Order: sequence, then structure tokens, then C-alpha cells
Amino acid sequence: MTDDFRSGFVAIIGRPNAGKSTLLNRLVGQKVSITSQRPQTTRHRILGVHTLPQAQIIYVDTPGLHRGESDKQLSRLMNREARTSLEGVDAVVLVVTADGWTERDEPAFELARGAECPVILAINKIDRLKNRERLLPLIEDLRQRLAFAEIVPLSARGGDNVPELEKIILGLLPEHPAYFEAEQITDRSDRFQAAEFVREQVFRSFGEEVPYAVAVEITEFRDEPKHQHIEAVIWVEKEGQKAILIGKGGASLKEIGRRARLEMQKAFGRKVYLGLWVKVREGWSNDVRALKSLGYSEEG
Ligand SMILES: Nc1nc2c(ncn2[C@@H]2O[C@H](COP(=O)(O)OP(=O)(O)OP(=O)(O)O)[C@@H](O)[C@H]2O)c(=O)[nH]1
Ligand SMILES: [Mg+2]
Repeated sequence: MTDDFRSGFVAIIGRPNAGKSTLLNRLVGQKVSITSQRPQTTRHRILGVHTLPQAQIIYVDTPGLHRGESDKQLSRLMNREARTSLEGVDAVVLVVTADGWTERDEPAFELARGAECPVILAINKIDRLKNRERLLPLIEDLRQRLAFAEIVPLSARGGDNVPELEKIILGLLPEHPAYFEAEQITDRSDRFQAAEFVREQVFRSFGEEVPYAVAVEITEFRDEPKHQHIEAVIWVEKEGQKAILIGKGGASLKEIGRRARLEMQKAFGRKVYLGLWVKVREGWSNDVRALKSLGYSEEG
């Protein structure tokens, strides 16, 4: 390592579903954070580490900032996780989509206005724009709302212009030795990721109500000579949700398990046995003690 090595932290913030986690995975080059088409997928602050020959960028994925946080303790915790993610960072990437600014983006703009470091605007999902000419008025409108250091239209999913964003970020990093070992891509344990991979499949498989009633708890996580043995409980809030999750003859649960297991095998690089159980814990998402025992605490 030479003297002019650069390293720093970059928070990725924005409304739910803007594509923050997809962008983080794209920037890191590996799957670190789960994604789904449903808002409020990410519930924790999650670090994604990208080590280059001359720099190490540490991205901070955050839950989507949203209003209506008084409804539930979980929702309040998620907003708090996102707000505190700006502490000590060297840059902020605020993610909006090419659909343009909406009221739902405002909580993230509010937070970004208070940032003490440069804020880069990422206009995501430009692959969905039928007419690229729409981009100019969109950029003009967004520029009025905050003094951004840079504005980068991109596609997190397709990868368009993501290297441009990385280049801008590299220019903002302070000189500092690497914070993490070069091989480390996240601060989160395999156990945490295993729980997230199960939750991801629930978010991807079910409509309205079920994903928001789900928390996943890993009850066994053991190294066996030829595989990783993992058991997990999927907690829901009502009996009806349990029935939906399990599905006819257990078909839905089986499919969730199959897909989550494949993701785990890819991430852990070894065979996985996954056992899943569904249990009911009424009102866990609004119960501070239950939240804590399920890994959703303020420190978390
Ligand atoms: N078309 C298109 N879809 C995208 C793009 N980036 C993300 N998406 C999709 O947008 C949805 C939300 O993506 P996420 O990365 O989970 O969004 P998020 O901002 O992390 O959402 P929360 O964790 O809920 O705050 C997923 O279905 C993604 O596949 C993109 O560049 N183009
Ligand atoms: Mg996310």
C-alpha cells in the first residue's frame, strides 16, 4: 500500500424502493444487501466494502426514509437507522428515480440538506425512461431542491453510468488507510445474511401484508464437514399469515427455502442445508422487546 491510499464512508439514502440496495450491490460488485420490488425491504444499516488498488470505499446501505413512522416501532427504528447513517461519512449519495421527485422523496431530501459533506444525486432507473430528453428538465427540477455536488443519471440494475458515480466518489475520499481487510465485503455476519436471504424471498413472493409481518430468526448455524447446517424461524403476526406463507401442502414455504438456499450457497461458497419453520408472535413489529430479540435494536 502506498502513502496516498484513500478510504472513506459513503451513505446511500433515499425513499423506499428507489434502488439503494441494488446500487450498493452493483458498486461493490457482489450481493451484500437484499432487494425486492416492495418498499421497505432493507431494515438495517449495512456496510458494503469495495477495495481497489488505491482506495477502499465503504458504502452504507440504509432503510428507505419514509413518513408515517408513528404507526409502528419497527418503522421508527428503520427511519432512525437511516438518519444516523450520515454521522461521520465523507459523502452522501441520495437516490431518486427517473420518474421524478415526489412527496415521498422529501424525508430523504430533508436529511440530505443537513449533511455536513458533499451530497451526490443519483437519478436511478434511467433504463425505464422512454425519452432521454426528459432527463434535462428533471435534473433542473432536482437541482432547485438541493445544492448537489454532482448529479449522475444511472441504472443500478443495468450498470449504466455506475462507474461514473464511483469515479466521483473516489475524488471525494480523504487520504486514509483501509478500514477493512481487502477480502471483506460487508460488516455483517454470514448468520445475519442467511436470515436476510430468507426474508428477501418472502418479500419477493408475497403481496401487501405478509412481508411486513415477517421477521427471520436463525436458530441453528453450524459448520458440518460437507455443508453449512442452517435452521430458521420465520415469525409472522397472525395465523392467517402463517397459512399463506406455508401455502397449499407446504408448497410456498418449500419454494422460499429452495431459493434462499441457492442464494446462501452462492454467498457462502458451500453447500447449505436449510430448515424453515413458521411461527406466530402477535404484534412483534410494534413491541420493543420482541424487536430487540429479533435483532432490531437501536444499536443494531
Ligand atoms: N428498472 C430498474 N429497476 C431497478 C433499478 N434499480 C433497482 N431497481 C428495482 O427497484 C426495486 C427496488 O430496489 P431496491 O434496491 O430493493 O430498493 P431500495 O431503495 O433498497 O428499497 P428499500 O430497501 O425498500 O428502501 C427492485 O425491484 C429493483 O430490481 C434500475 O436501475 N432499473
Ligand atoms: Mg434496500
